[in-house]
Amino acid sequence: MKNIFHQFLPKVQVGEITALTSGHINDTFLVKTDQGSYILQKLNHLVFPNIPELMNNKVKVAQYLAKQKGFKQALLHFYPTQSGRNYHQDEAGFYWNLMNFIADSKVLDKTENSEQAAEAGEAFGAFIKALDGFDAAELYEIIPDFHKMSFRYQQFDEALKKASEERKQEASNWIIQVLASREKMQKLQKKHEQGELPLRVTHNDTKLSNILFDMEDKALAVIDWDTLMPGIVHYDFGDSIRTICSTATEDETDLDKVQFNMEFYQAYYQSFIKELQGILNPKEIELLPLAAPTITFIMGLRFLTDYLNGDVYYKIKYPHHNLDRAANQLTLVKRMEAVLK
Ligand code: GN1
Ligand code: MG
Repeated sequence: MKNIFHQFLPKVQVGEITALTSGHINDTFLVKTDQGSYILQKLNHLVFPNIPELMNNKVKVAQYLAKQKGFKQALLHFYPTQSGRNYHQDEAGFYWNLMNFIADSKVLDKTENSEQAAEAGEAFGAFIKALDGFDAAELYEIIPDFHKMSFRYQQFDEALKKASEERKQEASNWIIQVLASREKMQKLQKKHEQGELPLRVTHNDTKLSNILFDMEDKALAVIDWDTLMPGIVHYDFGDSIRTICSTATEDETDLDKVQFNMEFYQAYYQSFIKELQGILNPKEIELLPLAAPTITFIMGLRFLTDYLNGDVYYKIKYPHHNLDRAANQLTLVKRMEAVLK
Protein backbone atom coordinates (compact mmCIF):
# COMPACT_ATOMS: atom_id res chain seq x y z
CA MET A 1 0.00 0.00 0.00
CA LYS A 2 2.97 2.29 0.62
CA ASN A 3 3.90 1.80 -2.97
CA ILE A 4 0.41 2.86 -4.05
CA PHE A 5 0.55 5.93 -1.83
CA HIS A 6 3.86 6.87 -3.44
CA GLN A 7 2.27 6.89 -6.88
CA PHE A 8 0.59 10.08 -5.65
CA LEU A 9 3.11 11.60 -3.23
CA PRO A 10 6.51 9.93 -3.69
CA LYS A 11 8.43 12.08 -1.24
CA VAL A 12 6.18 11.66 1.78
CA GLN A 13 7.29 9.19 4.49
CA VAL A 14 4.49 6.74 5.23
CA GLY A 15 3.89 5.56 8.81
CA GLU A 16 0.95 3.62 10.21
CA ILE A 17 -1.93 2.62 7.91
CA THR A 18 -5.34 1.71 9.39
CA ALA A 19 -8.51 0.51 7.68
CA LEU A 20 -11.70 2.55 8.19
CA THR A 21 -14.48 0.01 7.95
CA SER A 22 -17.80 1.82 7.91
CA GLY A 23 -18.42 1.90 4.12
CA HIS A 24 -20.30 -0.90 2.35
CA ILE A 25 -18.59 -0.63 -1.03
CA ASN A 26 -15.03 0.75 -1.12
CA ASP A 27 -11.98 -0.02 1.05
CA THR A 28 -10.80 3.08 2.88
CA PHE A 29 -7.54 3.61 4.78
CA LEU A 30 -6.15 6.30 7.02
CA VAL A 31 -2.48 6.83 6.21
CA LYS A 32 -0.29 8.60 8.76
CA THR A 33 2.82 10.25 7.39
CA ASP A 34 5.57 12.65 8.41
CA GLN A 35 3.43 15.38 6.81
CA GLY A 36 0.06 14.67 8.41
CA SER A 37 -2.64 12.17 7.54
CA TYR A 38 -4.30 11.24 4.26
CA ILE A 39 -7.20 9.08 3.12
CA LEU A 40 -6.32 6.38 0.60
CA GLN A 41 -9.19 4.58 -1.03
CA LYS A 42 -9.54 1.49 -3.16
CA LEU A 43 -12.63 2.02 -5.28
CA ASN A 44 -14.94 -0.87 -6.08
CA HIS A 45 -14.98 -1.05 -9.88
CA LEU A 46 -17.70 -3.70 -9.92
CA VAL A 47 -20.09 -1.22 -8.34
CA PHE A 48 -18.63 1.83 -10.11
CA PRO A 49 -17.80 0.64 -13.62
CA ASN A 50 -16.28 3.93 -14.77
CA ILE A 51 -13.78 5.09 -12.15
CA PRO A 52 -12.04 7.66 -14.41
CA GLU A 53 -15.41 9.43 -14.86
CA LEU A 54 -16.21 9.07 -11.18
CA MET A 55 -12.95 10.77 -10.23
CA ASN A 56 -13.52 13.39 -12.87
CA ASN A 57 -16.89 14.25 -11.28
CA LYS A 58 -15.32 14.57 -7.85
CA VAL A 59 -12.47 16.76 -9.04
CA LYS A 60 -14.81 19.04 -11.03
CA VAL A 61 -17.03 19.52 -7.99
CA ALA A 62 -14.06 20.11 -5.68
CA GLN A 63 -12.73 22.80 -8.02
CA TYR A 64 -16.13 24.41 -8.30
CA LEU A 65 -16.74 24.43 -4.54
CA ALA A 66 -13.33 25.96 -3.91
CA LYS A 67 -14.51 29.01 -5.86
CA GLN A 68 -17.81 29.43 -3.98
CA LYS A 69 -17.22 32.21 -1.47
CA GLY A 70 -20.29 31.50 0.64
CA PHE A 71 -19.40 27.83 1.07
CA LYS A 72 -17.83 27.42 4.48
CA GLN A 73 -17.23 23.66 4.70
CA ALA A 74 -13.80 22.06 4.70
CA LEU A 75 -12.86 21.15 1.14
CA LEU A 76 -11.91 17.77 -0.18
CA HIS A 77 -8.83 17.62 -2.33
CA PHE A 78 -7.98 14.74 -4.64
CA TYR A 79 -4.29 14.34 -5.33
CA PRO A 80 -3.10 13.56 -8.86
CA THR A 81 -0.58 10.79 -9.47
CA GLN A 82 2.92 11.43 -10.78
CA SER A 83 1.59 10.75 -14.26
CA GLY A 84 -1.12 13.37 -13.83
CA ARG A 85 -4.19 11.16 -13.37
CA ASN A 86 -6.52 11.55 -10.42
CA TYR A 87 -6.51 7.80 -9.77
CA HIS A 88 -3.96 5.02 -9.86
CA GLN A 89 -4.67 1.61 -11.33
CA ASP A 90 -2.60 -1.12 -9.68
CA GLU A 91 -1.25 -4.29 -11.32
CA ALA A 92 -4.31 -6.28 -10.27
CA GLY A 93 -6.57 -3.74 -12.01
CA PHE A 94 -7.85 -2.02 -8.86
CA TYR A 95 -8.31 1.73 -8.79
CA TRP A 96 -7.09 3.95 -5.97
CA ASN A 97 -7.49 7.60 -5.05
CA LEU A 98 -5.84 9.76 -2.45
CA MET A 99 -7.42 12.68 -0.63
CA ASN A 100 -6.76 15.00 2.27
CA PHE A 101 -7.72 13.97 5.79
CA ILE A 102 -9.78 16.52 7.71
CA ALA A 103 -8.21 16.72 11.16
CA ASP A 104 -10.01 16.94 14.51
CA SER A 105 -13.14 15.43 13.08
CA LYS A 106 -15.45 12.58 13.96
CA VAL A 107 -18.37 10.76 12.38
CA LEU A 108 -21.58 9.99 14.21
CA ASP A 109 -23.15 6.60 14.06
CA LYS A 110 -26.44 7.83 15.49
CA THR A 111 -27.85 11.30 16.12
CA GLU A 112 -27.65 12.15 19.82
CA ASN A 113 -29.64 15.40 19.97
CA SER A 114 -31.59 17.85 17.81
CA GLU A 115 -28.64 20.24 17.55
CA GLN A 116 -26.75 17.57 15.63
CA ALA A 117 -29.79 16.95 13.41
CA ALA A 118 -30.01 20.69 12.70
CA GLU A 119 -26.29 20.84 11.89
CA ALA A 120 -26.70 17.95 9.49
CA GLY A 121 -29.64 19.66 7.75
CA GLU A 122 -27.60 22.80 7.33
CA ALA A 123 -24.60 20.86 6.03
CA PHE A 124 -26.48 18.96 3.33
CA GLY A 125 -28.59 22.03 2.50
CA ALA A 126 -25.47 24.17 2.10
CA PHE A 127 -23.89 21.51 -0.10
CA ILE A 128 -26.84 21.52 -2.51
CA LYS A 129 -27.00 25.31 -2.38
CA ALA A 130 -23.32 25.70 -3.24
CA LEU A 131 -23.82 23.45 -6.26
CA ASP A 132 -26.97 25.22 -7.43
CA GLY A 133 -25.06 27.01 -10.19
CA PHE A 134 -23.20 23.89 -11.31
CA ASP A 135 -24.65 22.41 -14.48
CA ALA A 136 -25.86 18.90 -13.63
CA ALA A 137 -25.28 17.88 -17.26
CA GLU A 138 -21.53 18.29 -16.62
CA LEU A 139 -21.58 15.26 -14.36
CA TYR A 140 -21.25 11.76 -15.67
CA GLU A 141 -24.11 9.56 -14.47
CA ILE A 142 -22.03 7.16 -12.38
CA ILE A 143 -24.77 4.63 -11.65
CA PRO A 144 -27.72 5.28 -13.97
CA ASP A 145 -31.14 5.09 -12.30
CA PHE A 146 -29.49 4.88 -8.90
CA HIS A 147 -32.58 6.00 -6.94
CA LYS A 148 -35.18 5.07 -9.54
CA MET A 149 -37.76 2.87 -7.83
CA SER A 150 -38.94 1.02 -10.95
CA PHE A 151 -35.33 0.05 -11.73
CA ARG A 152 -34.78 -1.24 -8.18
CA TYR A 153 -38.03 -3.23 -8.43
CA GLN A 154 -36.84 -4.72 -11.70
CA GLN A 155 -33.64 -5.88 -9.98
CA PHE A 156 -35.72 -7.25 -7.11
CA ASP A 157 -38.00 -9.16 -9.50
CA GLU A 158 -34.99 -10.75 -11.18
CA ALA A 159 -33.43 -11.65 -7.84
CA LEU A 160 -36.68 -13.22 -6.69
CA LYS A 161 -36.78 -15.44 -9.78
CA LYS A 162 -33.26 -16.71 -9.19
CA ALA A 163 -33.15 -16.85 -5.38
CA SER A 164 -32.75 -20.10 -3.48
CA GLU A 165 -35.84 -21.49 -1.75
CA GLU A 166 -34.07 -21.11 1.55
CA ARG A 167 -33.38 -17.40 1.13
CA LYS A 168 -36.90 -16.76 -0.14
CA GLN A 169 -38.29 -18.56 2.90
CA GLU A 170 -36.10 -16.60 5.33
CA ALA A 171 -37.12 -13.32 3.72
CA SER A 172 -40.78 -14.13 3.07
CA ASN A 173 -42.37 -11.49 5.35
CA TRP A 174 -40.31 -8.74 3.81
CA ILE A 175 -40.91 -9.98 0.28
CA ILE A 176 -44.65 -9.70 0.94
CA GLN A 177 -44.29 -6.12 2.18
CA VAL A 178 -42.22 -5.15 -0.83
CA LEU A 179 -44.63 -6.73 -3.31
CA ALA A 180 -47.56 -4.93 -1.70
CA SER A 181 -45.84 -1.52 -1.84
CA ARG A 182 -44.98 -1.42 -5.54
CA GLU A 183 -47.56 1.20 -6.57
CA LYS A 184 -47.33 3.39 -3.52
CA MET A 185 -43.56 3.65 -3.66
CA GLN A 186 -43.52 4.96 -7.23
CA LYS A 187 -45.31 8.20 -6.39
CA LEU A 188 -42.21 10.37 -6.17
CA GLN A 189 -40.77 8.92 -9.35
CA LYS A 190 -44.05 9.65 -11.17
CA LYS A 191 -43.94 13.30 -10.07
CA HIS A 192 -40.38 13.49 -11.32
CA GLU A 193 -41.29 11.91 -14.66
CA GLN A 194 -44.19 14.32 -15.05
CA GLY A 195 -41.64 17.12 -14.98
CA GLU A 196 -42.77 18.56 -11.64
CA LEU A 197 -39.39 18.32 -9.96
CA PRO A 198 -36.21 19.89 -11.35
CA LEU A 199 -32.92 18.07 -11.77
CA ARG A 200 -30.14 19.33 -9.53
CA VAL A 201 -26.67 18.19 -8.58
CA THR A 202 -27.30 15.78 -5.73
CA HIS A 203 -24.95 13.85 -3.47
CA ASN A 204 -27.06 10.68 -3.40
CA ASP A 205 -25.55 9.15 -0.27
CA THR A 206 -26.44 11.67 2.42
CA LYS A 207 -26.32 9.38 5.40
CA LEU A 208 -25.30 10.72 8.78
CA SER A 209 -21.89 9.06 8.62
CA ASN A 210 -21.09 11.05 5.49
CA ILE A 211 -20.80 14.24 7.53
CA LEU A 212 -17.65 15.06 9.46
CA PHE A 213 -18.34 16.87 12.73
CA ASP A 214 -15.84 18.71 14.85
CA MET A 215 -15.44 17.97 18.56
CA GLU A 216 -18.06 20.63 19.40
CA ASP A 217 -20.58 18.91 17.12
CA LYS A 218 -20.41 21.48 14.36
CA ALA A 219 -20.60 20.00 10.87
CA LEU A 220 -17.26 20.40 9.10
CA ALA A 221 -17.73 18.74 5.76
CA VAL A 222 -19.84 16.51 3.57
CA ILE A 223 -17.73 13.55 2.44
CA ASP A 224 -18.06 10.51 0.12
CA TRP A 225 -18.68 12.15 -3.24
CA ASP A 226 -18.74 8.93 -5.25
CA THR A 227 -22.38 9.20 -6.21
CA LEU A 228 -22.54 12.90 -7.11
CA MET A 229 -24.95 12.88 -10.03
CA PRO A 230 -27.92 14.70 -11.44
CA GLY A 231 -30.91 13.97 -9.20
CA ILE A 232 -33.86 15.47 -7.35
CA VAL A 233 -33.49 17.11 -3.95
CA HIS A 234 -35.73 14.42 -2.45
CA TYR A 235 -33.03 11.80 -2.85
CA ASP A 236 -30.75 13.71 -0.53
CA PHE A 237 -33.41 14.81 1.90
CA GLY A 238 -34.88 11.30 2.17
CA ASP A 239 -31.55 9.54 2.62
CA SER A 240 -30.60 11.91 5.43
CA ILE A 241 -33.86 11.44 7.28
CA ARG A 242 -33.43 7.66 6.98
CA THR A 243 -30.26 7.71 9.07
CA ILE A 244 -30.48 10.96 11.04
CA CYS A 245 -33.98 10.43 12.41
CA SER A 246 -33.78 6.73 13.17
CA THR A 247 -33.19 5.82 16.80
CA ALA A 248 -31.08 2.84 15.67
CA THR A 249 -28.30 2.20 13.22
CA GLU A 250 -29.06 0.58 9.87
CA ASP A 251 -28.11 -2.90 11.08
CA GLU A 252 -29.82 -2.94 14.45
CA THR A 253 -31.57 -6.31 14.70
CA ASP A 254 -33.89 -5.48 17.61
CA LEU A 255 -36.67 -3.90 15.58
CA ASP A 256 -38.33 -2.40 18.67
CA LYS A 257 -35.32 -0.12 18.86
CA VAL A 258 -35.94 1.11 15.33
CA GLN A 259 -38.12 4.16 15.89
CA PHE A 260 -38.56 7.43 14.07
CA ASN A 261 -37.54 10.54 15.98
CA MET A 262 -39.92 13.36 15.03
CA GLU A 263 -37.99 15.99 16.99
CA PHE A 264 -34.85 15.26 14.97
CA TYR A 265 -36.94 15.35 11.80
CA GLN A 266 -38.28 18.83 12.60
CA ALA A 267 -34.79 20.08 13.43
CA TYR A 268 -33.31 18.67 10.23
CA TYR A 269 -36.21 19.88 8.08
CA GLN A 270 -36.10 23.44 9.42
CA SER A 271 -32.40 23.96 8.88
CA PHE A 272 -32.40 22.20 5.51
CA ILE A 273 -35.15 24.36 4.04
CA LYS A 274 -33.76 27.50 5.63
CA GLU A 275 -30.47 26.87 3.86
CA LEU A 276 -32.31 26.30 0.57
CA GLN A 277 -34.69 29.24 0.84
CA GLY A 278 -35.30 30.79 -2.57
CA ILE A 279 -33.82 27.73 -4.27
CA LEU A 280 -36.42 25.00 -3.75
CA ASN A 281 -39.77 25.52 -5.45
CA PRO A 282 -43.09 24.99 -3.60
CA LYS A 283 -43.69 21.61 -5.24
CA GLU A 284 -40.29 20.37 -4.11
CA ILE A 285 -41.00 21.49 -0.56
CA GLU A 286 -44.46 19.95 -0.56
CA LEU A 287 -43.05 16.55 -1.48
CA LEU A 288 -40.12 16.50 0.97
CA PRO A 289 -41.95 14.43 3.63
CA LEU A 290 -42.77 11.74 1.06
CA ALA A 291 -39.05 11.42 0.28
CA ALA A 292 -38.31 10.00 3.73
CA PRO A 293 -40.28 6.73 3.48
CA THR A 294 -39.52 6.48 -0.26
CA ILE A 295 -35.73 6.59 0.06
CA THR A 296 -35.74 4.49 3.21
CA PHE A 297 -37.82 1.94 1.33
CA ILE A 298 -35.46 1.89 -1.64
CA MET A 299 -32.60 1.00 0.72
CA GLY A 300 -34.67 -1.79 2.27
CA LEU A 301 -35.52 -3.03 -1.22
CA ARG A 302 -31.85 -2.99 -2.28
CA PHE A 303 -30.66 -4.81 0.85
CA LEU A 304 -33.39 -7.42 0.36
CA THR A 305 -32.47 -7.82 -3.31
CA ASP A 306 -28.83 -8.33 -2.39
CA TYR A 307 -29.79 -10.92 0.21
CA LEU A 308 -31.82 -12.79 -2.43
CA ASN A 309 -28.90 -12.54 -4.85
CA GLY A 310 -26.56 -14.19 -2.34
CA ASP A 311 -24.86 -11.00 -1.02
CA VAL A 312 -22.98 -9.90 -4.08
CA TYR A 313 -23.15 -6.11 -3.75
CA TYR A 314 -22.81 -4.84 -0.17
CA LYS A 315 -20.07 -5.98 2.16
CA ILE A 316 -21.51 -8.15 4.92
CA LYS A 317 -20.13 -9.06 8.34
CA TYR A 318 -22.24 -12.21 8.92
CA PRO A 319 -24.60 -14.37 6.80
CA HIS A 320 -27.95 -12.62 7.48
CA HIS A 321 -26.55 -9.13 7.53
CA ASN A 322 -28.36 -7.91 4.40
CA LEU A 323 -31.65 -9.45 5.50
CA ASP A 324 -31.30 -7.74 8.89
CA ARG A 325 -30.60 -4.42 7.18
CA ALA A 326 -33.66 -4.89 4.95
CA ALA A 327 -35.87 -5.71 7.94
CA ASN A 328 -34.56 -2.66 9.76
CA GLN A 329 -35.18 -0.28 6.86
CA LEU A 330 -38.61 -1.67 6.00
CA THR A 331 -39.59 -1.35 9.66
CA LEU A 332 -38.42 2.25 9.67
CA VAL A 333 -40.61 2.91 6.61
CA LYS A 334 -43.67 1.81 8.59
CA ARG A 335 -42.72 4.03 11.53
CA MET A 336 -42.33 6.99 9.15
CA GLU A 337 -45.61 6.34 7.41
CA ALA A 338 -47.40 6.41 10.75
CA VAL A 339 -46.33 10.01 11.44
CA LEU A 340 -45.36 11.74 8.18
CA LYS A 341 -48.34 12.78 6.19
C1 GN1 B 1 -23.62 2.26 0.20
O1 GN1 B 1 -20.54 2.38 0.55
P1 GN1 B 1 -21.39 3.33 1.27
O2 GN1 B 1 -21.59 2.88 2.68
O3 GN1 B 1 -20.92 4.73 1.14
C2 GN1 B 1 -24.48 2.58 -1.02
C3 GN1 B 1 -25.55 3.59 -0.65
C4 GN1 B 1 -26.37 3.11 0.52
C5 GN1 B 1 -25.45 2.79 1.68
C6 GN1 B 1 -26.23 2.20 2.82
C7 GN1 B 1 -22.81 3.11 -4.35
O4 GN1 B 1 -22.85 3.39 0.56
O5 GN1 B 1 -26.42 3.77 -1.75
O6 GN1 B 1 -27.26 4.10 0.94
O7 GN1 B 1 -24.43 1.87 1.29
N1 GN1 B 1 -23.65 3.08 -2.10
C8 GN1 B 1 -23.72 2.55 -3.34
O8 GN1 B 1 -25.59 2.46 4.03
O9 GN1 B 1 -24.51 1.67 -3.64
MG1 MG C 1 -21.19 6.07 -0.46
